[in-house]
Amino acid sequence: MTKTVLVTGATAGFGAATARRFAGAGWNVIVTGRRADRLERLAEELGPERVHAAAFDIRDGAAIDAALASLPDRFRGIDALVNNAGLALGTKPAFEADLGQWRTMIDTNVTGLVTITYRLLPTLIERRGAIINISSIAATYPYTGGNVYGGTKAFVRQFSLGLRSDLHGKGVRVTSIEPGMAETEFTLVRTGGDKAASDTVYQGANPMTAEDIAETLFWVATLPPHLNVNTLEIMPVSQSFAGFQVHRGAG
Ligand code: NDP
Ligand code: 8X3
Repeated sequence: MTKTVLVTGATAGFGAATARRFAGAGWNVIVTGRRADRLERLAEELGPERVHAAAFDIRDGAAIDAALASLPDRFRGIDALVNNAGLALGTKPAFEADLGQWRTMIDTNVTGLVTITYRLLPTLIERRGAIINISSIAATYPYTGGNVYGGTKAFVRQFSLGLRSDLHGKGVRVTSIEPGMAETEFTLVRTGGDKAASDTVYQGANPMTAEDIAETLFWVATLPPHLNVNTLEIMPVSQSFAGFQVHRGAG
């Protein structure tokens, strides 16, 4: 039987690559995000019979409900939810950061993610499906300017583990994927469209690609049904850990 995956944030980066990976393997794919033109192009590319495009802002609970209510019949039985839509905004320390940006990250990465998860839980339980949440290494390793972004991703990780516990005995798999540096539009968004700054982050770093992450998500989703990857941290070889910072002197 053909399986169906819903991928949030499929207009770019990990989400678009994930939609391609699952569609290429014969899955039906529901692609979501705000940029309807990109979703339509993706559906055209992958085949409209296999891909349903649903444009909505994940921060808008009523829009999520409307999109789910208007799914065509053959896309209604969702076997996997990839909670990927998300963003970082800004790199400034807390005392210089923008409160509006903080709230946008929380509304998107936390409230949006839990809302769509809640709405899809009955279907996922009925179908013994899978929930794959995109967290980040920022959930575990703090860095200057990561403040609220890291906080949202720590929420995603802990929410995933909590879901695992709540879904005990239901046959639903839940995974927190925690990637490090991957070249997508992530830094372009974070810097407010600064292409040069984004290029500088990735230049010469041999970062992961969106396809690397898509392959990982596909692997997790297609493991034998008795296996659950709880958390999966993945980085490019070129990225590792730095030490603690020590301030000497007053303050
Ligand atoms: P991109 O910026 O390339 O893609 C982000 C996706 O999220 C887009 O499709 C965007 O769609 C969607 N999105 C953002 N805000 C909203 C919203 N309000 N409503 C609906 N969709 C939204 O970044 P990545 O592919 O890199 O990021 C995907 C996920 O991976 C994010 O959760 C990010 O935090 C996480 N991540 C990224 C890492 C990296 O290094 N790239 C590392 C670790 C985690 P649209 O703008 O059309 O709405
Ligand atoms: C994205 C990775 O290190 O920029 O989540 O926070 S990082």
